[in-house]
Amino acid sequence: MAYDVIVVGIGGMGSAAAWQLARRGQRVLGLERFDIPHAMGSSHGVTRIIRLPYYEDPAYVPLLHRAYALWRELEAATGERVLITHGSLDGGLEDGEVFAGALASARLHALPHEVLTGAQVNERHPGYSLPAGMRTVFQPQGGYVMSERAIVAHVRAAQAAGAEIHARERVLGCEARGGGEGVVVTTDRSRYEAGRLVLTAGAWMADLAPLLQGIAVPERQVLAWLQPQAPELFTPERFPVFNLEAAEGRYYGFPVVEVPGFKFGRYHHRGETMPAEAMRREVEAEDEALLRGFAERYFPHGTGPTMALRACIFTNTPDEHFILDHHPAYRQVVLASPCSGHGYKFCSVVGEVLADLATGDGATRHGIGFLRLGRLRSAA
Ligand code: PYC
Repeated sequence: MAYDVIVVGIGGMGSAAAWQLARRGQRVLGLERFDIPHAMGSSHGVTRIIRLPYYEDPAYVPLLHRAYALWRELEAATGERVLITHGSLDGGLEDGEVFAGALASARLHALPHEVLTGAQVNERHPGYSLPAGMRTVFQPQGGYVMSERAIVAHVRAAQAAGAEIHARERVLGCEARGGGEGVVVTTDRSRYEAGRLVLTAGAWMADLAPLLQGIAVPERQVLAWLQPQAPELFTPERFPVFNLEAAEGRYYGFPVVEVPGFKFGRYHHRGETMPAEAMRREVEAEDEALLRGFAERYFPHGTGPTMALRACIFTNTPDEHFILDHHPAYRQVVLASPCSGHGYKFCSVVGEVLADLATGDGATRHGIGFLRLGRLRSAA
């Protein structure tokens, strides 16, 4: 066999897996159906939030610590700056689950943090205009990862370690042999054999692994960048990233980075689920109006002319936790990446986990028990 491992989908997670596998001496083939990087999936738009006091579940925090270390390792290996940390704010409604969950995670894992009211946030970071009674957790290690830049860095590092990466090559089918005996991947250009297969195809996961139908569900998401009227309030040094639970829904946002606008979005934007192939990529007046309404209320100095609007895709699981596991019928196939919109920050460590699952006996030292597929299949 020419390859030890084929990785299908060279976005955030696949590129990281390709590097981690190649640096272990595995013969790696990476296949991406679009460009590298591209704007068709879940990893474009310049930046992705990274935050430690994980309100979703404190079990993510040890993974996050390792993710930070591996982002720094990638920077050292490639000379690219991919991780920028000026702090994060998690919270919003005083009795909301984001504030309570973030505080519980910060306390449980002894993370440096401060609890700030909305009024205190506004005083320290005047780009914000939160209701005075809101509650937030400020965490100084929060920030953002440069998403497309990190994919390119991972691919360059993987290539330097010997991986072969093909873009613009579409996978038509994957076949796993019985008894854990290897895989055959057929594309629109060729046919490849390998010992193991890692599927990191984001919104296309259920097309390649039908057992994920109804479990990995693509959802349309829209991001806005608005020119701030007071740009000095929206610099990375003065404007921490946020994960804010407001009466209108849960929103997230960033300082001005590369695109000349304050970037933000709403989780589960308009609740539109659709197959990846049918994803609507054009942005409508209704999308913009929804986002602008939020900015006008909570970030009034950041509501100048629209600089950019972009659609992207979340791929949600029913409980909104990730799937990182072997295929239940074919242990040589590893499934990853329906990350419900909050996975990018973990790409560096997910690459390491996937390399563990796809080599040797497939064991990992990382605590991923809560991310195994079995929890969803037994509940179905
Ligand atoms: O993890 O904060 C986050 C996030 C925001 C948008 C997507 N993920």
